[in-house]
Amino acid sequence: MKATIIGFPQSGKSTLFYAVTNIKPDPTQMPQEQLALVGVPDPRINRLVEMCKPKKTTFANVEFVDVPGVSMADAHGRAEFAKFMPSIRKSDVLVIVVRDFKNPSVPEYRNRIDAMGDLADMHEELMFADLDAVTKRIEKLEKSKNKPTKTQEQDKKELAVLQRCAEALENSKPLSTVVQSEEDARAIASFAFVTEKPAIAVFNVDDDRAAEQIGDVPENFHSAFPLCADIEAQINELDDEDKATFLADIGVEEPARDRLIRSCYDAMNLMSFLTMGPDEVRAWTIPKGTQAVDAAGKIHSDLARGFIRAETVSYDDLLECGDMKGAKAAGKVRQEGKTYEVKDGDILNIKFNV
Ligand SMILES: Nc1nc2c(ncn2[C@@H]2O[C@H](COP(=O)(O)OP(=O)(O)O)[C@@H](O)[C@H]2O)c(=O)[nH]1
Ligand SMILES: [Mg+2]
Repeated sequence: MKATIIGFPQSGKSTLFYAVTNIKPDPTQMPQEQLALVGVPDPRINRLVEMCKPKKTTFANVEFVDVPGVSMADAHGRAEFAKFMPSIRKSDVLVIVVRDFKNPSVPEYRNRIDAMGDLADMHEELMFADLDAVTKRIEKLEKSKNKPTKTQEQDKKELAVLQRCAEALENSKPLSTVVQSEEDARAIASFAFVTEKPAIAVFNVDDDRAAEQIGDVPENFHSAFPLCADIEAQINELDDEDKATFLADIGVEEPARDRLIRSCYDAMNLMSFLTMGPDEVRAWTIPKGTQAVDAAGKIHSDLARGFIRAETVSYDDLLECGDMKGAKAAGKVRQEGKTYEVKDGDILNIKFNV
């Protein structure tokens, strides 16, 4: 999964990127984007590792990208932002950071602190970007629609969906509201429109407000939460215990990294299943509702092709029984077929034959 952090200049994106990835954005690389892979914290994996002491442990991971904040105040700023669009289009989820902290030494972008206003403006920029792409493509299709070509039928379908896209965007609605069927989704998939992607709003607040709740999730966002990027970055060097104590002081229960990753999983409707053995304990990311045979395919295509059954035990049952032997003795290990809907935390052992 790729999560891209965007927002206006000086909102705290790079500070958050450092807090989450432990990688300091390299100023000599500016104004390039920076990326880093982050392991998805999963206490279940740690527990399974204790249980079976594997040679190797593999966490699921998320790729975070820090996009330099570019000013939208003028045409030059927009052009700069457009340069990063291809990369933003490749992400699965967008994390939009807005400034909600007072800090006299950090200049205020557009001379104001207005987090809600900035969120709305940033979202509008994303809608502009999509509308631009939609309009260009419509113009092209309009020109060619009456010429008999091999793709004429397909083009007509695409044009119809794009016209609905244009209408939605002109009415300030994100494209996630347009896609109503698999066919719609397929017709516009290659554009990777940004307003089709789920967006998470991060309010970068002062430490005395880090424990606040966001009342209503802002329009067009999947979820929203406050954090103090500055503090989260400062405690990066501490060990987990000290970190927790420090965060507790400002009323925060969970580090920004964990909260952000969890929100990304939620926004994408993802979950994890686990595999364990003497060689490796590993977490795998799949969409909720995935069937056993597709989960097997995630591990290796041979496992899907030659799928016989999935030996399945839930993490909770396994823990209760102490180990796999105990779980088997207690009848907690089920034999599931291809269409079994895998649950979060299921431990699977795929039996296959190719
Ligand atoms: N007081 C305060 N300052 C912050 C916070 N987050 C970032 N800053 C400061 O704001 C400035 C801009 O942050 P940066 O992460 O570079 O913003 P970016 O332009 O969005 O990448 C830096 O001087 C940070 O130290 C915060 O939560 N509180
Ligand atoms: Mg930055």
